[in-house]
Amino acid sequence: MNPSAALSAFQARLKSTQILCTTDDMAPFLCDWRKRYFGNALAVLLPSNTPELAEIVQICTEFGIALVPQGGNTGLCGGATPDQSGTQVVVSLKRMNQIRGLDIDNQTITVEAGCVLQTIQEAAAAQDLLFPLSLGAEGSCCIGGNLATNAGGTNVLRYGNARDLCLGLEVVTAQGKIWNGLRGLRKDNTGYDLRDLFIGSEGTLGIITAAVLKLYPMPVCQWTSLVATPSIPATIQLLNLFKQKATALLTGFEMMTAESLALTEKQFPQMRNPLGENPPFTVLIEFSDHESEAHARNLVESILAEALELGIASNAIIASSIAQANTFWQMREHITLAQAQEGANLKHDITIPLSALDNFISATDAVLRAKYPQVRIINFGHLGDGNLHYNVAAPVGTDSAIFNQANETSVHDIIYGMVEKFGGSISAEHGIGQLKLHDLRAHKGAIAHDLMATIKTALDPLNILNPNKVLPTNAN
Ligand code: FAD
Ligand code: 2HG
Ligand code: ZN
Repeated sequence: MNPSAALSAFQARLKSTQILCTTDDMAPFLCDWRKRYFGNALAVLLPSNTPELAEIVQICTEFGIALVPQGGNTGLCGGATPDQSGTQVVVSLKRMNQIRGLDIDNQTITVEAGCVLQTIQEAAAAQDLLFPLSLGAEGSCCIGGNLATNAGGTNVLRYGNARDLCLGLEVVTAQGKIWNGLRGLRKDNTGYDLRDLFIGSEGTLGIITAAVLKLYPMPVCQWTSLVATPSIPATIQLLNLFKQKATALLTGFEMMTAESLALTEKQFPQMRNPLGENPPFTVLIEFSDHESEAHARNLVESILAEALELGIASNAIIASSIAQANTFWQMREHITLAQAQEGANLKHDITIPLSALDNFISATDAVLRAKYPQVRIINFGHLGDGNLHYNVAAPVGTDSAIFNQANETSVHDIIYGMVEKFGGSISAEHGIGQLKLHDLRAHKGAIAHDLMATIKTALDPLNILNPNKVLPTNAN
């Protein structure tokens, strides 16, 4: 490894404005959104096109420098934060943010990795088309990061996750070569699927520089409602009622417990649950219709009436305007911000089969509450996908940093043990990064973990792409 020779080579290749080296300039790139991980770096590099990025990787290969790709830096597993050695470079894709083209007939858009997700949604909407990936960080996360983490969000139920929305990729390999796989094909059975290998690999196998994404017809209207439910089994019955009666018109089904919404209201008093006193479970349901407002409204009303009659819902409000629908969504999206303001908690982004969800929650709540009296369980998420954000916060009045440090391992072990028992996954949509690095082998099993390490070694034999993320360095 020769950091100073590498720095000189970067300086010879890039403009000075593309290399950040001072502590102040680099600071925003060196810690994660939750301020949980802090790293150092030799430099932060800001390439403006794919050939430039390929040359950066070639320099890194020549001088043995590891690089950490970064998009919007909103990831929740520390994957975009360099280690503390000060010898790695952060490569920010933010300046590679062109929309290369929108194909109306093919219903695809080709974008560079540094495009902010919301910009892509807006470009599609300008042509009356929908790019359905949607998440709370959409104003700052970048599509390269979304694909690298296979992000989920609030529309997965109908449109799938980032992987399902991507048809083609352009990638810079660990050798600094450019693989152009930017095909907009919905069928392509030509051997191993390289695109799917890079999606979800969190910058450890290649750097995504551009993508071809699927677009969909824009619905003519959306109806958003908040529904109070008494229990998890009732909530699942409600989901299945909507699936049966509304089929593909059901586009969002988000669950929030009373404790999650109480925390949100504590931090943001304007975010009051319009259903009144928080019911045990509040469900945000989004319904997208391609026929007419009247068709949608009648259908939503009749399904909700049936749910109330069956006793699987105890109260419901349908937003009467786009502004009111936005306030429902803001209440949902502010749970993450409320947690951050309250003090760091222990995050668990998990999926459980819907048939096991109720037993998982009761068993896990009981074990945690017995071991940590007064602990706060901030449980909410994309219930339509079986995806819970089952987060654990220190009891009120306890220092969260001290609580987390003392109990993190044991809380994780309890929750991940239950996830295994109920046939779930320890990462539904946020990825592995460094947060779950040491939990992955036990979860995937030795064979799958070893196969992953074999792929990593084959594609990145020098281990320069985001080392010690997803797979520990010594697994190679
Ligand atoms: P970064 O944080 O910059 O990077 C994430 C990982 O991808 C790192 O490992 C990085 O090295 C790698 N990477 C980044 N760009 C590239 C590239 N071009 N090529 C290769 N590797 C790359 N996530 C969800 O799935 N669903 C949600 O609902 C959701 N809601 C969120 C709400 C809030 C308020 C916040 C703060 C985060 C939320 N997230 C959610 C997590 C996060 O927004 C997503 O993981 C997002 O996809 C990360 O994109 P990014 O551009 O910020 O990536
Ligand atoms: C969400 O769904 C995000 O809001 C963040 O995935 C979840 O705060 C969390 O744990
Ligand atoms: Zn989520």
